Amino acid sequence: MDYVANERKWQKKWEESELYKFDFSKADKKCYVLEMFSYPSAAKLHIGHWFNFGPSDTYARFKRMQGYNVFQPMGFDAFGLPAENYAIKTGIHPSDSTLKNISTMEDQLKKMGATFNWENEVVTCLPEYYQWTQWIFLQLFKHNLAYRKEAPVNWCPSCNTVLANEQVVDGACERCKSEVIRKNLTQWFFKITDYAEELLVGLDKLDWPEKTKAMQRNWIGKSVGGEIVFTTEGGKRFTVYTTRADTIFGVSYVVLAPEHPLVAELTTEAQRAAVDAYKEASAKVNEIERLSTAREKNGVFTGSYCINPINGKKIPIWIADYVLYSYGTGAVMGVPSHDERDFVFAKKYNLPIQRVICAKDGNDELPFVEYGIMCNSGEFNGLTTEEGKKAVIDKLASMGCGGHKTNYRLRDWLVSRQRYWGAPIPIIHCEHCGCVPVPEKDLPVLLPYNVAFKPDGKSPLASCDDFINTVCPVCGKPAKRDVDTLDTFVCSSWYYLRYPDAHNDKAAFDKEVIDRMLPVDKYIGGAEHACMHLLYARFFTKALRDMGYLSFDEPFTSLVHQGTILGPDGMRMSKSRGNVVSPDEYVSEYGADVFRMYLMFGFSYIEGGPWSDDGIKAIKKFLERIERIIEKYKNASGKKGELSASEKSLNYVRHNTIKRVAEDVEIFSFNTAIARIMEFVNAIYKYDAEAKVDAVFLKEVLHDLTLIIAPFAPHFAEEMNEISGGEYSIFNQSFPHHDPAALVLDEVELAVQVNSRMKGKIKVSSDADNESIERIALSCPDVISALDGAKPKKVIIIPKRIVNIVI
Ligand code: ANZ
Ligand code: ZN
Repeated sequence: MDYVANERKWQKKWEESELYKFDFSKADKKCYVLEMFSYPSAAKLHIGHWFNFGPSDTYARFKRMQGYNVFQPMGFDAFGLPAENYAIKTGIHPSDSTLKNISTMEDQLKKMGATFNWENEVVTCLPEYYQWTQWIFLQLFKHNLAYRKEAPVNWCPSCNTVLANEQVVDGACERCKSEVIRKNLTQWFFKITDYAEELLVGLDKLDWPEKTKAMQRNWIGKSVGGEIVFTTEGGKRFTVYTTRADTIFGVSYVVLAPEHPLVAELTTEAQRAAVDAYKEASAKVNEIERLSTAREKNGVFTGSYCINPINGKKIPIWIADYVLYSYGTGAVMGVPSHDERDFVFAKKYNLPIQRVICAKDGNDELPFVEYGIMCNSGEFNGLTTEEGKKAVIDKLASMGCGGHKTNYRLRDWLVSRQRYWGAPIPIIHCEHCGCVPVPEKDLPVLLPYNVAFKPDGKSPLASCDDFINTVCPVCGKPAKRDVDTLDTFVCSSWYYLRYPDAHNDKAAFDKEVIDRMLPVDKYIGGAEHACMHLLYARFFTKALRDMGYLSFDEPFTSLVHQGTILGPDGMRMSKSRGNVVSPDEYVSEYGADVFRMYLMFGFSYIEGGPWSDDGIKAIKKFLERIERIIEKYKNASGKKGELSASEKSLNYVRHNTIKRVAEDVEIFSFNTAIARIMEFVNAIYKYDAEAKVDAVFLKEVLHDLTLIIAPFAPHFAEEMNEISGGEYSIFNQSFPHHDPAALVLDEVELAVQVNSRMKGKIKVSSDADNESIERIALSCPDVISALDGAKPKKVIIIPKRIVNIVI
């Protein structure tokens, strides 16, 4: 068979017959299979796309053959930095390069033969999509889930631009290598923190990889503790956040973050120079570094003291940048006897280490040993850690200086970018009326085409007068548009909601339609999205639910991460390493079916692995082997006879294969599924070699084989189905159901001898292998007593008759 020609033939026929058109009237048995959409950065599909989309299409086809009405849309995450950087380098407009890449990728994806619902395609950089991204922004704004505040950004003074965290390498700009500084800019945020608790508990009921759920839990970072108010000698109150209130008797200093507003006031004249220098130095360090355990802890004394509310002790106030201003209250109590970080800090600066007597055994404890109970105050003696935490906070609360408090590490999501290639933020700034939302009827706020996108310190849109100058929708006076664009993660946080209603020009989506179509039943994509994309999408779903636009709680019921195909050298494929393997030559030589099947057979879908093409020829031969045997029996007709023993045994393999392949595909274990199909084909050939073959029976078996192979090699199977006179399309036929009766094998009785003397009888299934026969024989009670503890030297098995154990 000419695989490539065959693929074109069936792709054309599928398209003409609208085989994959989703039938919205049959949404009751819907199965929404979604692969994370592509970033159109390269003009061509790479192995990663094939590895993601080929096998997941096999899953989609399998579900379709199981009778599901499968919806498998595809689209492009088309805004973003790479296209803009490419434009800065080459002068080619991001819109031009992106749309060109998309059209090439569409062609290639079609040649892959995946069952994508192209009529529902979405492209995030087109106004018909981003109009609704802007609409969602406005809904969030209306519901107080979008707001503006000052926030530090990474700033490269020589490129004059904001840098994303990943563009900062060792504190320097990735492009020009100059030192990156932190600069405060007014930025837009989405209030994802309002949903922290729900985002956390919602994870429990999701069928997602445990590791991904753990990463999200960690990212949300729930922390249950208490707030404690300390008062300075000058009478100023400030609050610390602690998860170990029970250690309050061990506090020997407190630390404020350098940015804490009280620092200036508390700093004494003698300490001012040192404090100011420290503040300036730590402003350059980003939070990730500040928290790093590897970084040496240092700080400066402010010169002031405060009072420990529990015992009235006088305590020095320090500043140190291991305390983040953005977490908790931006202030902590230092307990060197309990906390390793505090211990190191206290040693370094000669601060007292106040040993807390453990009431349990009255001994001095070593630092950082978790005490069951702490304290040298009669009142709290004899408490466990948990009881101690509660009792201390309750007591402080009754004194008006503390309370229980839960914190989350999750921060609000910074969504504004000082970049060109993104959706404009639909806000107008008016001198008189402040931040005014663009009226919904005026959406989309179009991204202008003619913009100087070279960075010059401001958002590119700021230099586009036609764009920024407008009138205030409230007072009608001249006003200016917001010049920032939205983070591309905003675009990708709701595309799965748009797909089922992709051409709706009255709304982002129709509630009734998406309530029927969502949640996504199987979401497939890279594990690198564990925190950001997947968390943002969950947040959007919950926020839109609370506004009444949809009625489900979670967007993705079940999630699978595909592994990564590495270069042949075991390293991530990259142009600079020169280890990129292109799928193109393989596809033109072997065809899409063979290539897809090889990817599924040669690599574990979940794990991936280093590229090697060993075995791609074997897959081709395997399909040819199937083709030969189908050709041989395609015209068999008549009535099949009673099943003989060897037919029963083939029937066993057939039904076992049906059962196991269905189980394997369900868990994306494609390599094991294909291995089972190979065993099935071997069994078919073995039967074919027998003296008496029931051709009609074999044709029936081969039809099942064609159905089983169809999701894996779709064009091939369609052709095999056609040459054997099957009905078009094979994908309208059902994946076979296994017959449980065929899986019950005939049993045979074997005599068991010990040293050639008959000792007992066992029953085994007729196809049991020698290993299991031996195991069964040796566990037979009569044999055990005959052996009387002796070790068998040898076990001889005469098939279907005798087992002889030699001792
Ligand atoms: C005293 C103490 C004693 C603490 C002890 C821990 C152990 P999680 O679980 O991550 O919430 N902390 C509080 N705010 C901080 C900030 N803004 N920057 C850096 N560290 C901060 O951790 C809470 C603990 O981290 C708090 O409990 C506080 O130190 C510190 F034996 O208070 B602890
Ligand atoms: Zn106004």
